[in-house]
Amino acid sequence: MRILVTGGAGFIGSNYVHQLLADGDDERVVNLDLLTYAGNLANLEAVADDGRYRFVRGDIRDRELVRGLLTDERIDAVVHFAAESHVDRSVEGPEVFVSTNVLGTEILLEEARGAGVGRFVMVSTDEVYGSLGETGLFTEQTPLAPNSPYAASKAAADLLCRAFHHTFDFPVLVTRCSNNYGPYQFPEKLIPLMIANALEDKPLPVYGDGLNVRDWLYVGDHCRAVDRVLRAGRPGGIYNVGGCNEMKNLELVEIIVDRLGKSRDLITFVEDRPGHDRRYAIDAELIMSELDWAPTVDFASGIDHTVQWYLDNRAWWETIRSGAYRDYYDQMYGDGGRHDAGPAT
Ligand code: NAD
Ligand code: TDX
Repeated sequence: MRILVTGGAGFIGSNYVHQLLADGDDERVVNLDLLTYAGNLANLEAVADDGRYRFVRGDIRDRELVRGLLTDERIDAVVHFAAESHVDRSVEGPEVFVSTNVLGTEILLEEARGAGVGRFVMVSTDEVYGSLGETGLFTEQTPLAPNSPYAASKAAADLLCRAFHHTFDFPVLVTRCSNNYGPYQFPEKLIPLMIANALEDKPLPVYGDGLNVRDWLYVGDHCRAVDRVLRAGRPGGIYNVGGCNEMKNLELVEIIVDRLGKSRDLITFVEDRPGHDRRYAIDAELIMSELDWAPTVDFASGIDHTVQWYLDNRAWWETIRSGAYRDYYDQMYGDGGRHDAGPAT
């Protein structure tokens, strides 16, 4: 297959590109990525010279570029990861989320349809469902109720995919996955932020009471799910993907601190994220039964591997944290920052 991956220089996209090339069955993998603050070619150094792989720096909103790539490269399938992906940033500035996540997806859909692309996988998120109470799971039938500007922009893109299938019979497939963790995750997200801060003996900012629940899935398992959907999913199908691994944020941060042999005194309760979703949990029965997918990495080994990766690749995250990311970090957590509310009482 000849595959266009969008956002392949980001966290999940780069893991997916590695997986595609390691599996070795595809003729061509083209990675279209704008290299925003979150895109990092260092993630793909090991495959840069692979003859089956091509990197193109560009914007999914650049219609001419997208059209040219789809036809010149005779693309069979699009796997669409490119997005603005961080909830906190969407609270600070929603516009780019609408532009990239909604308009960018629409342009890709339209051009892919025009070019006769045979499969289009939209990497959506469980956040489109909103928040759960103490019990219950999101199924594919749960009504969409996105709460953050990020989630709303992903829900809009997700629904555009539905519309392109319904209206044009375009073969779109949608995955809605829970929180990922693993190598190459940008150190603004909970797990890499906590690992990096702990290694530098900096405070570990836990939002609110720390009792919000996320369902953590190892990134390689998410990539295998996306690939199963790409190759065997039903056109028009929507597939939840999850780790059956619910955990409270505080519990998770304590595990990381303990694994690193650091003091739990580093944990600092800070002002909550506005509109913070309380709990996510996924019912992944459909992809398990229909596509024979299941998580393969249990949380204990996944988090050990992840912590070890950040220990072994200190230069990777130190470079990021010393650059432009620094300004954002200071704004969010520095003196007078929104989250700098001091310890909870
Ligand atoms: P990320 O922020 O690490 O990577 C996003 C990538 O998209 C970056 O390489 C960036 O340069 C690129 N990009 C951004 N705007 C672009 C544009 N206009 N044109 C081309 N490239 C652009 O994100 P991630 O965590 O790897 O998430 C990937 C996808 O998976 C996103 O669609 C996200 O919504 C979804 N998702 C993520 C998670 C998670 O836990 N991280 C869970 C479920 C779904
Ligand atoms: O410093 C922090 N302190 C903290 O308590 C950060 C960065 C986060 N948190 C909390 C907020 C969430 O409850 O940890 C939880 C996880 O936060 P994030 O890593 O920002 O992820 P989340 O908001 O759950 O969204 C992620 O999963 C779904 C991805 O970023 C999305 O792209 C994906 O769609």
